[in-house]
Amino acid sequence: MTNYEIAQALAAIADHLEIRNENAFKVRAYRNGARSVREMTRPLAEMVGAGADLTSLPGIGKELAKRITELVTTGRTERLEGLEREMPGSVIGLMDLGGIGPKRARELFETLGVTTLTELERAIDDGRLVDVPGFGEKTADRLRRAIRERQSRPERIRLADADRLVVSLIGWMQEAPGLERVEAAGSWRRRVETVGDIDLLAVAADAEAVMAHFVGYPGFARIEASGGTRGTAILSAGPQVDLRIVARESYGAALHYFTGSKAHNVAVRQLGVRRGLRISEYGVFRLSESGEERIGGESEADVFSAVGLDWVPPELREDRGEVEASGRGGLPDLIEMSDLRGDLHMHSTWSDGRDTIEAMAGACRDRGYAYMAIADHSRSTTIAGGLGPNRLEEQWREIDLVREIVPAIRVYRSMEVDILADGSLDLPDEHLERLDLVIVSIHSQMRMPAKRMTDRVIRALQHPCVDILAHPTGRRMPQRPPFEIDMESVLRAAAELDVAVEVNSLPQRLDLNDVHVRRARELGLMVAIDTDAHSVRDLAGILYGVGQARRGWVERSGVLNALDLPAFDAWRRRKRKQRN
Ligand code: DGT
Ligand code: CA
Ligand code: CA
Ligand code: ZN
Repeated sequence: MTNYEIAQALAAIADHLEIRNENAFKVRAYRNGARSVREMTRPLAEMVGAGADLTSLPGIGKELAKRITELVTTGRTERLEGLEREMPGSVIGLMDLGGIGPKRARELFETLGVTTLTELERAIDDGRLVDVPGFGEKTADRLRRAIRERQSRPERIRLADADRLVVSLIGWMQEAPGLERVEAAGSWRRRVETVGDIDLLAVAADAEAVMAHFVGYPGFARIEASGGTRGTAILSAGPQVDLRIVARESYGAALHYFTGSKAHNVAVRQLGVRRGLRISEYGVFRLSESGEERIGGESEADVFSAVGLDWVPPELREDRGEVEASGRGGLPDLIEMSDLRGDLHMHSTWSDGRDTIEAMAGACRDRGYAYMAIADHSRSTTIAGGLGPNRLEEQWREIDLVREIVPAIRVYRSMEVDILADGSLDLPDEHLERLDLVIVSIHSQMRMPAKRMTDRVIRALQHPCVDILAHPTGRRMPQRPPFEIDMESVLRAAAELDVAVEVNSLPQRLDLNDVHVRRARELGLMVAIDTDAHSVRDLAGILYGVGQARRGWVERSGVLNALDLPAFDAWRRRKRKQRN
């Protein structure tokens, strides 16, 4: 059983306890446990197998340790099955509809036997819902609409898709009469890999006029609510958009609040409580006998400084230690776009790229890079037009030509060499040795038990020519989950063997993810923030890799392609002195 599945089970128990209105501490314990399992890099199954003490892990107490052990050894847990027997887990899904809390969801199940949105819709259509106390015709209509809308909307969208929507929305809002400022907050601002809904925040002299402009946005399919300072609308493209209009004096406090995450907000507020402060979306207030006094809130920095913290970059606001680090002046100096000196993973027309080597080189030069690596696929990735040794040598001749035509940038000969099923590499040693940079990755036989997959990758990393492990978990959002692989062991092996790991910037990959990058940094690994570009246009996607690296606390010194050209060349020669 994978950590992901264990986390799902623990979260399901939390949901069940919550809908039954059970002890809030217990609900939180399961929720925290699920979160902490999701953030672990070592497979719990293995730890259980080795007889490790799970209660030494963060967020795992005795009860959770017992559940996890049961899950790992039997594939199930009696606790969850018992809860499911009483009430199917799908009832929890009813709570996503606005206005249905735990109590009402339970009522719907107990009185009408409703367990899913479809069944609820049927109960509304049959007129059975209005017989339940507290559900009138009006509520029924509202629920019917909410169900249709929910069923037609994707759960979460990829960050890159959210970016396009946000850019267009902000552009529209900036035309609003009397608008002072507008910004997007929420998970979008924290650069979370997927976004549930879009949160906009605005300051305006005349809130009514700005709200009227908001609801006129051509991309909306429907307006859910638009009263006073709060608006909610559904985009034709899917997601919901929330707009909040706040007073200028509250802007910083509101931006902090709506940026989240919720867990981060809670941690900051608790610090406030200890100092006799109340922090809300409206401002920072000092509590005294005579009442409250506003002491700040116009800027985000006000909120942090009121509780003795340095301003925390949004990407770190996940309650993963940033509050403590900020309190002792120990926040990382995060990598920035402008720190990058090159891009080390891109394809050309020699395999499945759309643009020529010359075009890619010109575009990288125009981005201000000092170096770049052309890394087309190796032979066994046939669907992507992978190259064998002879074709690779032909490609090198073209690279030599491009070096003359585009002299302002150093073009390296690289290749994205397949890791075959047994961990050997899809290119003869003689050719591997003649590459400037060797990237390895998996493109076939992706279903393997974790142990075999882990051994396969580690064996590949042991090859003395290997420089970078690309997209190590193979996931593609939303459809393809990560491989079953022990990332903790892989990252440790990479550290020991002096191999860098990639943060692949393709919006569907983002692999390593934020949690794995954080672990890589702790282990002292170099990360390569690569685009894996298949066209000139894709080169701009480096932004997404930078975002995830920042979420993983990575600083410039930990980024391979932030090294200047001489330092990068020295790194390339670290294992094999003969490389030119
Ligand atoms: P999403 O939309 O699921 O990708 O994630 P967020 O983080 O954008 O969440 P959302 O849109 O529900 O709320 C935006 C922010 O508002 C959230 O990050 C923190 C804040 N917030 C929302 N609900 C609560 C709450 O109950 N307590 C606290 N302290 N903050 C909240
Ligand atoms: Ca949101
Ligand atoms: Ca929201
Ligand atoms: Zn690849």
